Amino acid sequence: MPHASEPEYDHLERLRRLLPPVAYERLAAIKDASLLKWIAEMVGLARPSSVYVVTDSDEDVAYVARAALERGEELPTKYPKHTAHFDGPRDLARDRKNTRILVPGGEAIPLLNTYERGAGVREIYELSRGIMEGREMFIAFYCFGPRGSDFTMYAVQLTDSAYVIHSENILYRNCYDEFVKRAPDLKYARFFHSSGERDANGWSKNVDRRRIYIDVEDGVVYSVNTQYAGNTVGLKKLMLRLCVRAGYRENWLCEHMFIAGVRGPGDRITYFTGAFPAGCGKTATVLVSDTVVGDDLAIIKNVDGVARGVNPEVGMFGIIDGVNPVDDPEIYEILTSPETEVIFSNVLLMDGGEVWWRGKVGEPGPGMNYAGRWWPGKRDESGQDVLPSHPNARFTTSIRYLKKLDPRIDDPSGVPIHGMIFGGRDPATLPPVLEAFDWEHGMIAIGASLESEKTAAILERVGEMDFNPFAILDFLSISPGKFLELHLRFGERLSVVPKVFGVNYFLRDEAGRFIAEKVDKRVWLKWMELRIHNDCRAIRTPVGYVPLYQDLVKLFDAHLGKEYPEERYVKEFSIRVDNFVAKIERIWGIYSGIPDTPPRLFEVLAEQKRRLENLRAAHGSVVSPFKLEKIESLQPSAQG
Ligand code: SPV
Ligand code: MN
Repeated sequence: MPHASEPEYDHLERLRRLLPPVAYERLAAIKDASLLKWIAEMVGLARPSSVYVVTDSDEDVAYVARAALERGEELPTKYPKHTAHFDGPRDLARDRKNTRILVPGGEAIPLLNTYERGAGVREIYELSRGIMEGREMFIAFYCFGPRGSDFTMYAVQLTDSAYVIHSENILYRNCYDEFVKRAPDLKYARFFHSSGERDANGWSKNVDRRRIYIDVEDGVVYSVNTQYAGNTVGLKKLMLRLCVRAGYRENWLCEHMFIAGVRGPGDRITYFTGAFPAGCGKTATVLVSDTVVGDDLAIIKNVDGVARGVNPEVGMFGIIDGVNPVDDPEIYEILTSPETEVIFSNVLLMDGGEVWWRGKVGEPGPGMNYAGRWWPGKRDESGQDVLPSHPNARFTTSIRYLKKLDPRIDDPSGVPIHGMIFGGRDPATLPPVLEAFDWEHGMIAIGASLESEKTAAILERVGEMDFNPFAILDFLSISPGKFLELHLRFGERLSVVPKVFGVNYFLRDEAGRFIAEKVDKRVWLKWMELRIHNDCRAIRTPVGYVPLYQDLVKLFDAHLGKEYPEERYVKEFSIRVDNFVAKIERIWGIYSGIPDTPPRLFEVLAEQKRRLENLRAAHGSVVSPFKLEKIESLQPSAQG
């Protein structure tokens, strides 16, 4: 915590004593006393043996990548620009339990993990005393957004991990120069990270003392005794929490959403955002769209009545499990090209330097993986097969390698957002695509009501639904009620209001088989694109608008060269009334326990339930879209 009363001079003096001359000069060029005080304090606390200040130069970027290899945080593979990193068997994912929002008084926030701020900071300081002894601390500066943009936020990362900085150098724009130019007028977030002691494998030893504490008041995040990027890379999910708070205060949206362009008639490009919980088709949707702005995060602001969005990142930290040359040709090519820079995490690194993950062509052979030495047939103590590559294995690479990269990725004014998509894994209720009646209905009945099926890992819970509003529950720093209120408020002030859609790629038939094929996403995107421009009609149902059969027939033919059988349409777009009513009751129950939920949520859900019950009384529990087409008037297109 900065000591506001000490004169600046003392801190420069202290830094001069603590740092090597080059590091000192680079920091002293940033005329921001409170930043320098904080750095001096953290260096004094963690006691690194040396400090390296990373500027934006190629030499510095190369130094970090080399350091990651030399210090065993990354291992070489058969291509010089590809490396492999292992987090260790107990550090393979985000740690929900030990990730806490620090708030004064430890005030409870519904569905969030909060902790008393003072106690949290004290605990971190205890854990961090001397934690970097014998190691080098890196200090690096980043833009969270395009240069020179009103959307952009700034951040300083302190860490003893070259892997973390190497990742950030790929995922974000280095911005030391902005700090030099604009201090002390630049506002920025601060991240302090240490892997803590590492064992012979390079894994963090003290994961029982892993803590990720987010001090939202001060804009500081502390992360210790962990390496997994979701816990350590400051500008990813840690920044997201700070950004959500800033947006709430200032009336803009910070979202766990991709941004992608879809081409429509006359070559127009229409931009969509998409929010999906992990493993529900987010990346796949990005990759079947026509241009890519971002794959994970979005900052959206009201600019003259138009919702405009930027991707704050320039890289991808994507799930690699299952990536294969048939379904994911573009990513596969990036991951197997010797020309690209890639950090593979928690894949199998075979003897001889080849990497393998599920989906990679060829068989896995002996090597190193997330649990140590691996060989075909290896079992753990309980007799279970040890997977060669972990299900949460990831790749870190630049988004600029994508052939479909949108040229506006660096545009300081972002792109206009005309559609917002929410998607979950839902076996039995939601149709493949559904359009909300309006912004408020979409935000409440689709975004705030987002759920996703629990995975098959816990057998008896298959089919149960996980509540994940806006696909951001894990990354919220304010109550889900307040987050919804922000969206309602945001929409009211727009003059061009994006259309809101729900998608579901996981609807199953009676035999439990997925009904849709993977490629069908492209048709749903094209339909949404037409709807935004009023270029096709739609059928009004109690839950929103669904496509007309003849429009889908045309789109399947034009974009996939496929037939679209009538019976599939009926299976996919019939309204399953009972399931929808059950969903409303679940969502109602959850928000009943969230005191700051906007009252409109209950009204909108009640209206929807009433419409569903009326439909059921007249036409039964499952109502075909052909029937709905007859009983409900069609929503006209602009052409009539
Ligand atoms: C996600 O889980 O949504 C991710 C990976 O993008 S992590 O960085 O771990 O959050
Ligand atoms: Mn994500």
